[in-house]
Amino acid sequence: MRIDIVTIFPEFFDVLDLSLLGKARQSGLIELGVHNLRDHTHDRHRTVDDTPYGGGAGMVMKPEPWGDALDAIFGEPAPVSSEADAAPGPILIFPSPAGEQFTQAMARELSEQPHLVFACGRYEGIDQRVVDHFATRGEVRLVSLGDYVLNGGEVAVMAMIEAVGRLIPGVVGNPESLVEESHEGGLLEYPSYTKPSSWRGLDVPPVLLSGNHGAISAWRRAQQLERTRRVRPDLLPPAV
Ligand code: 6GU
Repeated sequence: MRIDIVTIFPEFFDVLDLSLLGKARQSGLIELGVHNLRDHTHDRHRTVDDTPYGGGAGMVMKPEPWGDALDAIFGEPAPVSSEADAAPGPILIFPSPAGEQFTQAMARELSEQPHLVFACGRYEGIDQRVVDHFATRGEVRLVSLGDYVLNGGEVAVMAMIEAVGRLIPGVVGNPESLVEESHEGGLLEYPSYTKPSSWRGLDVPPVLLSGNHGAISAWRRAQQLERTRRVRPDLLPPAV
C-alpha cells in the first residue's frame, strides 16, 4: 500500500520509522510519502492560512497550497475525454471532527486499498472548496476519530495509519492475533494473564491453569460478555 500525508508538521510522522509499521516500510509492504504543505506556498512567509470569510474566530487554511500539494500527488487533472478509462485513483481522507466516525470496519476497508492520501488540516479547517474540488476527481472522505476536539489532523491520522497498517497482510506476524481482538468479533477482549501465577496477592483465575480448553473458552467468552455489558453495552447484539 502507498500512503501519502500532507501536513505542516512533517516531523510528526517520524515515529512511523518505529515498530511494526517501520518494519513494514523497510520490507516494502507500506510505502510512505510525507509532504510539507509549505513547500507548495509561493510567498516569502510560506503562508498557509488566512481569516475566514464571514468572520469568526481562528484561521482557515488557504486553498491554493492544498490544491498544488494534492495535484503533485494525484497528478494534474485528467482531460475530461480520458476520465472514463482512467484507473481508480487514491482515496483522499480529510481528518475532521465533522467527519464520519473511524471504526475497525473502516480500517479493514481502507487496508484493502492500494493508495491512501491524508490531508492534515490545522486551525479551524481547510477551505471547503479543496474538499469539493477533489471530490470531482475521485473518492473523498471526511473521517473523525471520535467525539472530542484535537488541534489538528496529525494525531488522528497517526491513529488511522496504525489501525489500517496492521491489517495489511504480512504487517502483523501472527494473523491469528488479529482475530480475537476487541471490535473484530463485536465484543471487547477478555483479560489476559502471564507468569507468575500469583503476584502481589492476586492470583490468576484458576480455570486458566486447568488445561481444560473447553472451560477456558467458556470463561473467556463470559468475561467478554460481562465486560462489554458493563462498559460498552452499545456493542451488544440486539437481544433475541
Ligand atoms: Cl480527525 N481531527 C480533529 N482536529 N479533531 C478530531 C478528529 C479529527 N477526530 C476527533 N477529533
